[in-house]
Amino acid sequence: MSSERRFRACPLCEAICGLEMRVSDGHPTAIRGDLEDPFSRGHICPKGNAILDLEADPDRLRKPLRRRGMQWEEVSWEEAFAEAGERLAAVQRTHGADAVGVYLGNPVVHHFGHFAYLPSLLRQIRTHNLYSASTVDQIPHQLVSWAMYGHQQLTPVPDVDRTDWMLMLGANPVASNGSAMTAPGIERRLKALVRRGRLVVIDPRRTETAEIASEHVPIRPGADVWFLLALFAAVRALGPARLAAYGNQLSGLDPALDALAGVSPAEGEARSGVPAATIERLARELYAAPSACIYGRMGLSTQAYGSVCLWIVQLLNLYTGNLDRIGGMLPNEPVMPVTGPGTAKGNRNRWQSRVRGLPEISGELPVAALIEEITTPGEGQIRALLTCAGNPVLSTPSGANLDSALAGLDYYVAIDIYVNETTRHADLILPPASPLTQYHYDTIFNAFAVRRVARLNAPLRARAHEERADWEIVNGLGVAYAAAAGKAWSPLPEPRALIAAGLARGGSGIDLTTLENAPHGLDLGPLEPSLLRRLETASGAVECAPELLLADLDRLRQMPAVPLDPGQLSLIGRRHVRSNNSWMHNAPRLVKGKPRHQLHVHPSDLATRGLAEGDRVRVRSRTGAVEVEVCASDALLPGVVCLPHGFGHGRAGSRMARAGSVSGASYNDLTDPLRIDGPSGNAALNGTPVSLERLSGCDPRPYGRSAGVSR
Ligand SMILES: Nc1nc2c(c(=O)[nH]1)N[C@H]1C(S)=C(S)[C@@H](COP(=O)(O)OP(=O)(O)OC[C@H]3O[C@@H](n4cnc5c(=O)[nH]c(N)nc54)[C@H](O)[C@@H]3O)O[C@H]1N2
Ligand SMILES: Nc1nc2c(c(=O)[nH]1)N[C@H]1C(S)=C(S)[C@@H](COP(=O)(O)OP(=O)(O)OC[C@H]3O[C@@H](n4cnc5c(=O)[nH]c(N)nc54)[C@H](O)[C@@H]3O)O[C@H]1N2
Ligand code: SF4
Ligand SMILES: [Mo]
Repeated sequence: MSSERRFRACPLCEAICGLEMRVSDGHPTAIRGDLEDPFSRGHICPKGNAILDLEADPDRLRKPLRRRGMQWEEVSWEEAFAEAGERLAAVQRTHGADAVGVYLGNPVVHHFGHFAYLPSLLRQIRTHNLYSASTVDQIPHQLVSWAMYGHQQLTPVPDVDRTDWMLMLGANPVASNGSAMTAPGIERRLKALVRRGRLVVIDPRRTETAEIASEHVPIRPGADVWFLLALFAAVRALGPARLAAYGNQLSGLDPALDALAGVSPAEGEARSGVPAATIERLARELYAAPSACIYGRMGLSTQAYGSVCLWIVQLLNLYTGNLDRIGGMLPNEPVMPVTGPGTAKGNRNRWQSRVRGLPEISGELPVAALIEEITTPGEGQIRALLTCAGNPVLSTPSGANLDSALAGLDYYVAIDIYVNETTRHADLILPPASPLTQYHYDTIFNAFAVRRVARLNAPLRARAHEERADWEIVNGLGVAYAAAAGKAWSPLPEPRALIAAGLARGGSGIDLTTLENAPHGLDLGPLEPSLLRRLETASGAVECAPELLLADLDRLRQMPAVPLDPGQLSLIGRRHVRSNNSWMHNAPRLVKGKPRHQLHVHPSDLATRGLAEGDRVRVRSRTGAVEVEVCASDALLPGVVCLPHGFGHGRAGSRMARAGSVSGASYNDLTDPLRIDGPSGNAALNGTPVSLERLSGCDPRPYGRSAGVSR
């Protein structure tokens, strides 16, 4: 059998590394980093190799599955589409449009056949009950970009390869491979920064990134807002804002400066645990740096004042003259535009969630409201659900309660490749063919890349006759739903045509032919300032003092400093280079080796509770409890405990054999739907208050006995 080399970007995370695949008959037999990719230059992580496991996984679904009681049966695609279309339309006929809920998961953005096709389907389903993984992740970033720059995707990224000084809050890119900063081989880039200048990491845990940084500054979970306010005030005390580059394109700067003023380094220390002297020194370093980036990510957006934190981050970059500047923070201007004419600028509060009145953000409601929208009777209650590439039972607040709520739906259709903790509740599962059989273009990640890059990913082989591509499934469902609902709708053309149209819209002159002639991808050079020219605010200026952020800052100021309850601990998450949210624990390459699910606890917190390494404990929060082993870690600030998310497999009825035998409990059985960021409704996953109790001689697999699916 002949074997050839083929090149393609990895579809598994934001880093979009170029992969070199050895391919026989269209099937990859070996994978390594593509040394000729000008952007990733040979970088690969263990997940990239695990694509071989995904391709060969016997549990991966290839044909539609329909529930028959507790069993599943294979059905034809035609039958599956017709049933799903009719059932969704029927629920809406009886109970109204909002009775169909939709949840979109993270992989949607990694597959052009989902990302570019779902909006058209959603426009015809027309439900206000749209949810996604964005509201357990980055929606505060989108909200702040929309409020300040006029477009949710006009987001500055760190010029990581050229900056002299970087302050990183709530991100661990050495494990996560970068996020809202597409920078393959980030460890190499950060080490170069440390040699050239300074990297300071603000994190409750001494992470893999903190280990290679110039300095690690521990902080109390959820207290970044106080640290940032104190830092801002200390920077202001050093001298005036450097605003020459922004001309008359600033609006509301004085009100913003007034609002942020008045937090002393001593108050910053009292609230955040960062010493006042450190805050003052960091302010001096930042103000003196020839160029600097302040970058906050997942650990910053998933806290109660996440939006305010990200707003202060933008203003710090602005005040020090580092916004839209080489070596500072600048937005990418990708060849396939995600801003400008014909794109969704963003929105807020056009409607509210039915039960709690949480605001809509960019067409979505916060997923922290999903459980109550399914379980609270009344007009507009969710009775049927469509999920696509999501596992909210493990990924969203109070997952155990969502698990029970899903069992009560009238109808649930999932577009997914596995029967997992969430999709085990489905009536019908529509599994897309491997992404390697499809054209793909990384629309979003090119827009967050730290250089201007572009790449067309061509299929390695045709899909099998009995399989359907992701875009064919969205189209198939759309046609069937439109027929059943009596709506006029035409399916979108195949991906290559849509990619060509997207490129043409950008007007860069780069088209499919250019990209087809560059199998390793194109590097079009470093970032250039473009933010001021591209502002989409009504005023044409940077809006420094958006009303909703000012209001939330007021709310913060009125919050009394509550003394910490000595029995209480603050829970944070951690990612490991061999994890991918909740869904890759079926890959043998990723789950081998030492277990990685344990609760990390500071030795002093173990000692005060009479606990020892390896003991099993019950971790309890306001909303739930899990059982897990503890592991001592002096990388944590005392009072902080750390658990990875995405575990808690092996529930009755899921069909992922290897994942089912992986130990570990779900972090999100502890998270609280009431802990949210005010302006965006984003879940505050980090900083969840918990307590520990010791257990003895208990079942190590709490989900083995789970009641499971009730229909
Ligand atoms: N406690 C805590 N919770 C978190 C986080 C955290 O750090 N801590 N992180 C949050 C973040 S950043 C995110 S993005 C979310 C993720 O939340 P989700 O997107 O809900 O969860 P994933 O684990 O990414 O699940 C992806 C799903 O897509 C399916 N899938 C994989 N490939 C394909 C495909 O090609 N097509 C289709 N249709 N399906 C596919 C998988 O089987 C799985 O069901 O979790 C969030 N939840
Ligand atoms: N290996 C691996 N890579 C991934 C993923 C994965 O699951 N596994 N998921 C992908 C996805 S969907 C995303 S969104 C990205 C996320 O990528 P990152 O944004 O880098 O997210 P994390 O690695 O979770 O790092 C968040 C950090 O915030 C810290 N933190 C927690 N609470 C606080 C706090 O209150 N203040 C501060 N300052 N820090 C805090 C945590 O200790 C942690 O080190 O990673 C992507 N890449
Ligand atoms: S870092 Fe790993 S998972 Fe992410 S794109 Fe690169 S190879 Fe894929
Ligand atoms: Mo994410």
